[in-house]
Formats: sequence, structure tokens, C-alpha cells
Amino acid sequence: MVTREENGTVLARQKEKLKPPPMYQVLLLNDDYTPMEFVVAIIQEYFNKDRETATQIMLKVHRDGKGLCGVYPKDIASTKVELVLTHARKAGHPLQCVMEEA
Ligand code: TYC
Repeated sequence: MVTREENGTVLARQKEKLKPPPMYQVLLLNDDYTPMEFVVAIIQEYFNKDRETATQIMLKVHRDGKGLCGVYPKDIASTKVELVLTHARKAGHPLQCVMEEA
């Protein structure tokens, strides 16, 4: 039981403990087979980027091996990874998409 007097202290203690939910980076990984144009279209469709930004991200992945597409709460990041992988597999491409805690 929390008395009226303790109530302020309890609320303060709870508030101190509250951390914002962890965020997750969603990254694309390079491979030698997925067409550049397909990767650009994926970034536009699933990460809401314009064509120019999507092209820059794709080229960064192509050069550096990986590239950041967006940062999201866990459920959203995980859904995006699944949607990208499903789309890529249906199209017959080996594109890899992963999430990492930010
Ligand atoms: N390296 C691929 C090619 O030369 C292009 C590519 C870019 C593939 C980004 C995957 O996540 C990727 N066709």
C-alpha cells in the first residue's frame, strides 16, 4: 500500500527509472548479385526515402559493405527487416537486411 505521503516519492522514483524504449538501426548489407536499381526501389518503398537519398544509401552500401536505412522502435524495425527480406526473396535476390540496437 502506498500512503498519500509516500505517493510523491514513489512517483518520483518510478519516473527516474523510466528509460525511453531502445531504438534499432535497420541496415542493408552488400552482395554481388542484387541489382542496384532493385535496392534503390526497396529503400524508397520501405524506408520512405526519395530517389536521390535512396541512391546515396545504396551506393554507400555498395562501397562500404553496409548502410543505415532508418532507426525505429523494435517492432517496427523487425517488421521492416521481414518485409524487405520477403520482397527480395520473392524477386529472387540475395539482399540482406539486419537490425542492430542503436
Ligand atoms: N553490389 C550490388 C551490385 O553491384 C549492388 C548492391 C547494393 C547490392 C546494395 C546490395 O544492399 C546492396 N549489383
